Amino acid sequence: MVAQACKEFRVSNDARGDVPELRRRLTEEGYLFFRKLVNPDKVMSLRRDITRVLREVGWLVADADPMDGIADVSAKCTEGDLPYNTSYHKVYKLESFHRLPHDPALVGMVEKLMGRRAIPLPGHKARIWFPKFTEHTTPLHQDFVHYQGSLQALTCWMPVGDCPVPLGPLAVLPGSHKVKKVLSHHFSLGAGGLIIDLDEQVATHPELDVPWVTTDFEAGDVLFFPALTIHRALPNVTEDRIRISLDNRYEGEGDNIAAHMLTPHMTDILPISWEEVYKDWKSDDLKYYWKKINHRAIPKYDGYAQKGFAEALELARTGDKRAILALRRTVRVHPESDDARAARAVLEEIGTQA
Ligand SMILES: O=C(O)CCC(=O)C(=O)O
Ligand SMILES: [Fe+2]
Repeated sequence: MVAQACKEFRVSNDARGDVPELRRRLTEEGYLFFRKLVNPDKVMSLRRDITRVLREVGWLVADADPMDGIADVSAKCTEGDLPYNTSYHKVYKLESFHRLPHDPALVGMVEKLMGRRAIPLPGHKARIWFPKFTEHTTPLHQDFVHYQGSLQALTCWMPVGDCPVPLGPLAVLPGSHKVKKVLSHHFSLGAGGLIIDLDEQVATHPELDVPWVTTDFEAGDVLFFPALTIHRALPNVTEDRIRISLDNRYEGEGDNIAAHMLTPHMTDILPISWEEVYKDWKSDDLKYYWKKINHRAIPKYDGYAQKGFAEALELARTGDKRAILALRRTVRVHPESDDARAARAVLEEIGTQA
């Protein structure tokens, strides 16, 4: 899908105070988009903190204002690469990064939509995407395969700064949540590593054959959608700009939360504890806040990821370059694991270096 083929989001600022109408739109269209729901100054203040870290770790050029987000492409890396995680942890330790999802404008909106108290999940994410690294663009997926827990959960996506279409904001397939089930996901590169084959789905769900929607996001703009809405990122096709965004997730009080959403993001690749995250924080109010709110922690289901990995093994055997890249990553990141052993065996079989 090319960006030009996208239509514009419906903007729901007109209905901000009309809860039945907001719920109607969410039920009908599978997303809600608001301009400047969060005070842009707060978003830009977080951008200042994050870009300062990104410059320190060498992801931004040294001779420009970090706020411009001009990438040093020689440092190019992505999720799944060890150097990505080392730097990402420095972002992850920022108190301001963990504070924004608690902003009353966000929590207030989620609670209106859910009609009950909401818990921001502590394991929220920043996505930091280098320019022209487009094979690693987040592929189309439903969030349930990654975040699990409850189907009542809401995702909230927002850029940390302006994010016009060429910088690669999120796009949504409107109405796609009405499939009412988790669709089959396949191996892919990009965040989450799993993709829905839309052609395969359209054969049985012709209602999915609709134009994607997106917009030129500005700081403070916010997109909400439920766990079954199909979405993807657009590629960052800018010359030199880094794309920074947040994925915040909210569950209703008392609902299931998958255990991995209660730990810092991507600890499976490089462990980091909450104590390490909290080390330099100035205040205590957000430390372990979810423990005081009623919820049910349930184990993570690995079946979706395992299916994707099994497909990667098969694809690598046919010489698929993306699959080979994914297998090499597995070998590098978890060399002692069963997956790495299986990956090494396939790479040897096809005569390729691990
Ligand atoms: O920001 C992105 O590229 C990915 C966001 C997303 O869809 C997710 O985290 O589930
Ligand atoms: Fe997602």
